[in-house]
Amino acid sequence: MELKPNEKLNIKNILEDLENYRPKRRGWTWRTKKEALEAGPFMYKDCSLPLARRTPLPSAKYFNDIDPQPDCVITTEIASGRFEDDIRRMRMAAYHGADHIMVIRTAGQSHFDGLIEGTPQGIGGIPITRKQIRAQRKALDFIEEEVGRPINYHSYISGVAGPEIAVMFAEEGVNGAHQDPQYNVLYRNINMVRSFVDAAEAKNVMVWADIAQIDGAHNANATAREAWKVMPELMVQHAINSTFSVKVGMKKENICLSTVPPTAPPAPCMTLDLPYAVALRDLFKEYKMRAQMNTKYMDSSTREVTVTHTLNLLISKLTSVDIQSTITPDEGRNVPWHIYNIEACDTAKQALVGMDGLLDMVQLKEDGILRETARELKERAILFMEEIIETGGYFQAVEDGFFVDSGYYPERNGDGIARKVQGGIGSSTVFERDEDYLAPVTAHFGYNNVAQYDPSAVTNPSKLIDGCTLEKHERIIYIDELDETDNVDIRLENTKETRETTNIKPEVEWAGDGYIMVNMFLPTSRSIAEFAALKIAKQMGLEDVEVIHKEEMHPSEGTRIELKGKVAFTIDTDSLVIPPEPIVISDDEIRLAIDENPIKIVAGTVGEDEHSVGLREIIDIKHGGIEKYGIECHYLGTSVSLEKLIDSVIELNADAILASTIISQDDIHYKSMKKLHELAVEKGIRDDIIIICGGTQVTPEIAVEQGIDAGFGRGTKGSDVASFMVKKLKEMKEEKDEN
Ligand code: Z97
Repeated sequence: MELKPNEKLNIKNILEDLENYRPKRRGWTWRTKKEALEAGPFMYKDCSLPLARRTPLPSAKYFNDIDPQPDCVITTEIASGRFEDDIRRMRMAAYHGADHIMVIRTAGQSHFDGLIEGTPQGIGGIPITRKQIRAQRKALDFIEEEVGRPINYHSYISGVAGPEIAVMFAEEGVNGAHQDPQYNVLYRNINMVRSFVDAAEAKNVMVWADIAQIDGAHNANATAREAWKVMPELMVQHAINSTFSVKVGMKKENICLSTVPPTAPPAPCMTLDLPYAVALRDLFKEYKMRAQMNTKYMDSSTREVTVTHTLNLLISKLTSVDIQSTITPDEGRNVPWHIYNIEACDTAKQALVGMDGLLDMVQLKEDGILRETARELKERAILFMEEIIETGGYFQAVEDGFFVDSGYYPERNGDGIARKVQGGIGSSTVFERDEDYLAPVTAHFGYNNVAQYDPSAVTNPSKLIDGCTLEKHERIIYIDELDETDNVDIRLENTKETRETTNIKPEVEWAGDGYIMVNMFLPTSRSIAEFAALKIAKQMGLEDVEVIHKEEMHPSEGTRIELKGKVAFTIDTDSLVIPPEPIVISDDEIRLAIDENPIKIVAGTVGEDEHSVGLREIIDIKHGGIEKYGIECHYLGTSVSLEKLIDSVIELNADAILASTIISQDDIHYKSMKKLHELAVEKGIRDDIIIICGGTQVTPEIAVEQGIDAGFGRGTKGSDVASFMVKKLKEMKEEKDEN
């Protein structure tokens, strides 16, 4: 199956024969850096290989549609609860430059003590099941071929079933995963002994599958009462998980620290966050940095979030980043809009490409507050570590509530998350392996006792069972959906109209969900505005209306409201009357054509018309008029007679007349056009010149009926007129050559 840009991804093709699908490859992929990348008229220093298919930034149209890709991996998180719709969003994200797609798990999956099967619809995330994982990896295998760059697929290896999930990920070609036993302990109250034992096993499987690991330190940042005070602890958490992973056998380049700038404006975030970023990179040089944007101090304003994100990107640029993750305000307001995922990827791409080469020009100071604060942070972290050792180790420290305490270490407020060594989910479930315990599997942590069965199997234990599921994919037992009321086939059937016909509905996250967003300004206070907006939306016919953002512009003068609501109807795209797209010639093509065949025009407003602004805008270089292409313009002024226009075009041997008329009383504008055409015929020059008329009341079709070559109405730009002239003159020349 090959994806074609002008065809929608067919989910049914993905689901077909899924039970036999094998992932194309294993392991994490970094971007291929390209030190001196030439794109359009520019050279880039810090970019990677370009994409085969992509959607460039909106302003790329001014630069030959270039789409330089930063050198770091870019993440987006996609998990609406319906994996079949997320696949489409992943394809869009890939076009916009994402090559790391993270799938958030459905609420509470950490507490499941085994794998779940099928593809039930999730709440606040996706249920991680084999079918869901396989379908998405399969779709990404096609999408990565379409865009021409490997895409890393990622989810979480945590919870009571961590090792089972790790095995499934290894079997299914998952490329990245969050794995950190401290996450289980602190945030999911899973027993700490169990969590660390499970983590050893899970990490070992990750090593076999070459899965990159992201730790869980960012959660302390998001949970802490005052996130900037938790910085020393964050470094301690990174150290514990990284060292543990190395000891299990993970290679350092697969260990990614989940870093987050702890604050956001109006906090003086650079002063706080930059030294922290520097300290982290000093202490953890050998590892990879995964920079997430700040998610704690995030409200529902997309504008505000984007500024915070951009400041975070500046820190990434000034220090270093291997994976740049993007978050959207939807995390906070629980509306996973397709468009915001894509926009966040664009924010990262835009900012990083915009800052390309920055470090060749600026340098972080080697002395002063930056280095002093970084040093202080490192000292606090090391003291924290020493205290853990003095206390009797990590487990004791957790019991004593060392972690996520709101004090700035060594200060301690006694409000940390304390867990009992014997407590939590899965406590007392760790047993020493029996003497005859046998684990004839390829990736396993610790004692597996194969030697007594076959000494030659020590380096290849699965030999004892003729290969395990890691290398023999066909041995995997694939379980399809068991739930007859909630499964992907039923969901596809229920949404068939918007997937398979020409009927469409707006959507936010799921095909046919009907959601739209409405933005409005209401000239009243915040408290009234919210309810006024709800009423307005209902009167507009929207259902399930909810205000998702409100922002005071002034206490009494006004409030900005963003709301979402559903439309109940579909529209048939076949019923639309769509005018043919105007032929647009690029600026460079116009210039080239004019260089080869120079164009000269005469122009004026005709009759009694003194309105010259529109015509001047079409001519003058200031706002992109036709002068900028090198067209020689002879502006004759206002209220010019039709005869004078004709005489001038002959006298100057010009190619075209540009006549402008605003006055439309008694159709005088169309009458003038007709007359201009007739005069040109009378003088015998009609076939040699172009006649173009413009004005706010001009309808192009009616203008042409008067005998002239083109009419231009409201909203016309110089490039439209220039494109037309280039095209028309070419046609005229071809006609002449033929005769
Ligand atoms: C990010 N926005 O990009 P459960 N393990 C670790 C985690 O950090 C998480 C889970 C497991 C964030 C992602 C928060 N992280 C969201 C180390 C979640 C999730 O199924 O929710 O229990 O596990 O990093």
